[in-house]
Amino acid sequence: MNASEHLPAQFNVAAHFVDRNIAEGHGSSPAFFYEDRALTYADVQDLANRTGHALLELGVEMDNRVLMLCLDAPEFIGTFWGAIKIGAVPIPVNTLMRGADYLYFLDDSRAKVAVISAPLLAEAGPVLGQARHLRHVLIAGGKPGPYLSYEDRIGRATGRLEAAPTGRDDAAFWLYSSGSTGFPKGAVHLHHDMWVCTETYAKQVLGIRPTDKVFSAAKLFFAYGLGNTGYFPMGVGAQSILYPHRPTPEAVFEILARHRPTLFFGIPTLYAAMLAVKEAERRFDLSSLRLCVSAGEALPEAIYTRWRERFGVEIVDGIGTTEILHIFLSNRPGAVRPGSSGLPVPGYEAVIVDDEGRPVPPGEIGNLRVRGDSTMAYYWNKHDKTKETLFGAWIQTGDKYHQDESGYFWYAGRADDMLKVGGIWVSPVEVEATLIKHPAVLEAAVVGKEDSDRLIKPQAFVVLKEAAAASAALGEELKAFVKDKIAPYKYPRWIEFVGELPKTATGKIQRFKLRH
Ligand code: 3UK
Repeated sequence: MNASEHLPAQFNVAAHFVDRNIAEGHGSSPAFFYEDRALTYADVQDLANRTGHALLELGVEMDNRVLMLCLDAPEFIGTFWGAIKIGAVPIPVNTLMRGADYLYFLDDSRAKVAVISAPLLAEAGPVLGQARHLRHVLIAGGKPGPYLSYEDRIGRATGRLEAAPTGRDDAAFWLYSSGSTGFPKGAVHLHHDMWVCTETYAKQVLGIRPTDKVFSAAKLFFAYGLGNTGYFPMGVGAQSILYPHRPTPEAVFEILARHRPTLFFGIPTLYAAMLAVKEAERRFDLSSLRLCVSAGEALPEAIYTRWRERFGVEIVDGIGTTEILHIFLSNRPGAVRPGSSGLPVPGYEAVIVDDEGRPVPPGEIGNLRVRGDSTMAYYWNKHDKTKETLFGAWIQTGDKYHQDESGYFWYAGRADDMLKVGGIWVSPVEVEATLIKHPAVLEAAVVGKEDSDRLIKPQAFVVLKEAAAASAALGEELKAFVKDKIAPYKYPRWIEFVGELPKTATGKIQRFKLRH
């Protein structure tokens, strides 16, 4: 699927996903369900247009970035499409992070305006005054404090707005992606990218259609959730559910039973936790589901099998990345090979290469490289990282894979030390650096360890300073210490006290020796 062959040179993706639905007569059909009310496609257009005007009035120009620290709520939908419609560049960021992370995103992106959901102000508020380029902050869904009220500003704006004459290859939005060392990288996505993912994966693998209703436990700020909830349904005039709270297993079961979606998107950790809910198949009616999807980390075969046995519906595992925007290797409904990542999605090619970039024979493990037209243009201001990642039209994902005789792709771990925990990146280096800040800790090494569901969680090996004594209580104290200092989902689930850490001659920690 090559954008330049299908899309006009002048193309604004907000007009495509928002305005087209109204032009085609779907204005009065529901697009989103949020806290017991429905937003029709006409409501979404009105919200986006008003937000676009509100941003223009605050001085946002074409190509300017707008940072979004938003829950899955109407302000996310309005700001994302409104900013794109005026030719600006929204940057949704992870709402589970810390003030220091937000300051980095603001300074790195040089966003002039930030839109923040009120409940997230407690974490972000203290750093906003330090952001070097930030001029205005809009607070949505609660008290604005010293900032501007999103609802006030859009209430005063008009609901009519022409889409800015952007090109199909202009920057449309960024998504930050974490690396094992250094700061997160802003992956710059273009106006045609969401269109490509919709025409390929959403239509040709999921077969998404206007009668579908979607629920994604993965939030809109993830590339995965952005497609699932945000633009796939809008691509075909379907419906989706906006859920701003934590997707606990019980809450998700209740949503599935009450809203009766046809498509459910989860991650392996959530499927495992839902399978641990006793009697769930009797308590909750999941008969509306025609398909479940898993991504973010590999889905163990046992979870696939148990889920199908208990709920009578398949989980289709596929791999996506922030850089490629959505899923590019996937199983096919009705033809799942459990434990594998499936086959290339139509429109994508995948090869497995050695460290010199030469294809490896079938069965041999190598580096995954992918070609497809939804891949980011580059990493913002990360010239060297861009060159390490992009190879012409190809992108190296950092994953090790092998392909079997029938062409199926099998995940074989990461090429770096990064961990996927509950579908979210955790850098061992960041957790180690945090542990070392504790007065009792001399050194630390963090690796991934499989839990009882065969899903990876962080484990820390800790060398204590001479004066400190190892104890279970100190282990618990270190876990709490990490949870308090950095995003809580990164804390080590196990702590093992050791006398020394394996190191290279030059003193680098050999994490691979600690994995088991
Ligand atoms: C890993 C998987 C095995 C893999 C994502 C769906 O996860 C997404 O994007 P991220 O940038 O992470 C990408 C990395 O996560 N991974 C994801 N899915 C699988 N490994 N099997 C899988 N099914 O290491 C990959 O490089 O957070 C998922 C859609 C869009 C996405 N961005």
